[in-house]
Amino acid sequence: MTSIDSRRERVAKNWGLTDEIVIIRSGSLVPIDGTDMHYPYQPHPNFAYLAAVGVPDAVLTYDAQQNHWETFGPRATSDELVWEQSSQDLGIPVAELEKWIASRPNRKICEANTDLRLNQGIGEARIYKDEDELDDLRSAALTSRAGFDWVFANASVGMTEREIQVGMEAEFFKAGAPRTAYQSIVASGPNGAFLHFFYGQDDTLRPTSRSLEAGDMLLIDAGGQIGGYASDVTRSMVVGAKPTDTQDFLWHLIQRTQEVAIDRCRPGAEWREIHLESAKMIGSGLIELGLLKGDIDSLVSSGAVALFYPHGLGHLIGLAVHDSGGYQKSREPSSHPQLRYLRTDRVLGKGMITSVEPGVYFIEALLQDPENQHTFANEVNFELADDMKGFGGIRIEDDIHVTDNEPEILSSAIAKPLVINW
Ligand SMILES: [Mn+2]
Repeated sequence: MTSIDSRRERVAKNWGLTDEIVIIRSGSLVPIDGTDMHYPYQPHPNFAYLAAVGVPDAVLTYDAQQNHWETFGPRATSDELVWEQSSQDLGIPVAELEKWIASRPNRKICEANTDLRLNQGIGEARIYKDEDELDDLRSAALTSRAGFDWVFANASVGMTEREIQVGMEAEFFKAGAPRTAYQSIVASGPNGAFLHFFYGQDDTLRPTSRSLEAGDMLLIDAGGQIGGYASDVTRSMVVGAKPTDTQDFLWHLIQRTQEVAIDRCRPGAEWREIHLESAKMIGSGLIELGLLKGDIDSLVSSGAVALFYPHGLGHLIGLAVHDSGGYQKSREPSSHPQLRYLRTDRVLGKGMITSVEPGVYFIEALLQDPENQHTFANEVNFELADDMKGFGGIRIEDDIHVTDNEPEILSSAIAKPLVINW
């Protein structure tokens, strides 16, 4: 049985339908106004997963009565054949879809991508990766390695974030990635305190034109994509100077926290527990530095640790960089400060791929907030935190394959230097 057959079989079993017709669309091109171009196309991951191809305007159908799958693909118009390269014809011409449906009267038609239950049925199957998917995920990690190796060798004082992004992404592409898995984050010095990429005011995209200064912490969160599968890697490193004691301490704190968390990624483990353990480790380090005061359990439950570590430990990875199936059935996101950004809340199982990405940040929006300063007056040394202004953040992230044995680190070939080009 091919991977595709077994994926379809698992999905059909999850759905447990008897009579319905299910429609799974690949999605359409979105035109950019005023041009004859389109936004970059990514097939809907549900379609890519079950069809193993991804062209716009294709449809996969499932006839529950006959337990039968059918693929419908577009045919190039004569105009398109002039302006664009023709693609291979996929399945039955999509123009015949309506006729196909009409020949199955009195059946309920369901759109899987927008039907919560059907979408979940695919999502639950997508959690467990088969060998073909693992091959792509491993290959994607290798393209990331090429980019990060370039960074380690070349990122130096005076270079801008944007120059680093361009140099790094070129290596992803040269190594075979047709695209990045998401928009690369290249954040130097104070910019590392912002957790994610955002759009700049002057139409430039972050990474910015800020030049690296000696002793900056440089945080890079980036990865290549292969066959639609993402790689998601973060490294943080001091550039061009001996790390300060605090940089050295916090970097090793995050590195150790990650190591412990990775080792716990085994079948049967509760992700939420691994996350809370990472918050305790990071919080304990902050007590040692004098930034937090008190008992570690109450510092985690009060939300004091979350001021410095506001995000979740990681997320599932696959066709989407934040893959489907993060929340186990009947579990709801918590509003607790240390849990509200948790993207995964489930028991780990063999075949899952998850990122493990603890971090520590000095985020002005949180530390300068008068309400936080009031609430956490007895737990946080805000004066000391103020001295850390400009430090930015440290995050270390790898992609982990949960197996019956030792966790497999897909991105293990990517070095973790504390300092580069010094
Ligand atoms: Mn990530």
